[in-house]
Amino acid sequence: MTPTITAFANSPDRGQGQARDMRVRWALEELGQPYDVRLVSFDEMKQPAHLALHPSGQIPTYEQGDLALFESGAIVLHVAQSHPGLLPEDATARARAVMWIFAALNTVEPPIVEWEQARYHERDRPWHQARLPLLEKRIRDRLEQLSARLGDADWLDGAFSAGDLTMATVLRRLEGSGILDGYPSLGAYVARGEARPAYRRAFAAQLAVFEASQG
Ligand code: GTB
Repeated sequence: MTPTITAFANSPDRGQGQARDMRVRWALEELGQPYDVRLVSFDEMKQPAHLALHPSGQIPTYEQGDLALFESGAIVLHVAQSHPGLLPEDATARARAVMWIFAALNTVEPPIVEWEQARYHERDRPWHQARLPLLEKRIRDRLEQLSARLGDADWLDGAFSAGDLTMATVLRRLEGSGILDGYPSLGAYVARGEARPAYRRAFAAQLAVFEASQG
């Protein structure tokens, strides 16, 4: 049965693939799994029908048969466990790939989200300019550690995995900020992810939503 995911009807990023449906789309494309997309407005996300799927009234969600999931990481993990291609067969290598999904979402993404929130919602606060460098430093610390671990490898642990897919979507959030420039190996890592045909298909699909909304 073809799963249905939800995505923004009007993404604030104007089709740049920064919303979290992008990692789900990318994972499904990597696995060669067709999917349907239900576009939801900000208003619809807060209505009972969507809140029954996602308690925080957000995207993405994932429905397939009687299974309904929210949280992009849980969805990526579920689809990666359901089809071959994004997790190693070997149990210990698979555990490490899952570890990288958690590292991306629990360790690298939080300081990036905190910094984004500060830039979007705290600009008018008197302490904003003083706080920003502290938030950037927290990101740079994580990037330093990640870059040291990646070394000159293409991917974090052997072959491209759901861990790399998740990490690349997290690091993409820094594109255009200049912060990634200090870590050329991470910039190249993201570029390798973005060059994958499955990424390109996923990006094009979400960009088409924005373009259609422009008439
Ligand atoms: N932890 C959840 C997950 O990983 O699935 C977080 C889900 C989440 O934050 N969803 C956001 C949402 O639905 C969209 S992705 N927001 C609407 C709301 O809360 O009312 C976050 C996002 C939004 C916009 C941009 N952008 O414009 O660049 C980037 C990321």
